[in-house]
Amino acid sequence: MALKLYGLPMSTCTTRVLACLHEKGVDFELVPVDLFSGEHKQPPFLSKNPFGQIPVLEDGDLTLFESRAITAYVAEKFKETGTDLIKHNNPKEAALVKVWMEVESQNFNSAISPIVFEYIVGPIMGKAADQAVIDANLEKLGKVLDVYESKLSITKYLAGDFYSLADLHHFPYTHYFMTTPWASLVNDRPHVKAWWEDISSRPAFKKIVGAMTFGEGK
Ligand code: GS8
Repeated sequence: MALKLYGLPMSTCTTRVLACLHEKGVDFELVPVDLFSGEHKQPPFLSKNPFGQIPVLEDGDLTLFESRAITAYVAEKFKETGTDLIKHNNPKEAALVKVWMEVESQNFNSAISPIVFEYIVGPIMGKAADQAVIDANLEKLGKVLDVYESKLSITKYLAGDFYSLADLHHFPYTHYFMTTPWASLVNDRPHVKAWWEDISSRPAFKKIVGAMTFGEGK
């Protein structure tokens, strides 16, 4: 039975999982969730994720939420198929993948997601962007990207000279961030820029990027 992914292609966290499924070449069914009508806060969806958020993955009788936990499951279950995203045969490399996955979730995501939310998502929901929040997080993001610049001048990808989940997890927010006026934070750092150009040109991303839109050019 094919995996079922509940989510939307515009959603950053859904896209993180979509990118992983495409890297692995795994069959799945994408089941749309109507966020605008509040379907995700109704009992049928809450029984899948009590926090009422997308994405959710169903694999037979297993139900998972949290996009990064889902990608880790997919990468492990299908370790012999497609790109090896977790370096399952090499404990040291596997540990480094975990380190940089944590960096993405704890340092990078916490800075970039408020910028994307304020500049792109909030205005769509009728909320004016708060420039003070954007400015504070641009400063935080710049410091994180300084660390990336230094790391990526030594290795081609974050965990080493191999592409992994640690890189993949950056895709959704960076994609939207690059449409903001502050894309220079990436473009002015040559190693970060080269890394972004490399990971964003992967076939798995090309399959989903066209559907990553909030409408009206954003
Ligand atoms: C966050 C999920 C999330 O924010 C994860 O899966 O990684 N840590 C979780 N989902 C958003 C869509 S953004 O892609 C969501 O469902 N928002 C609706 C809501 O919170 O009501």
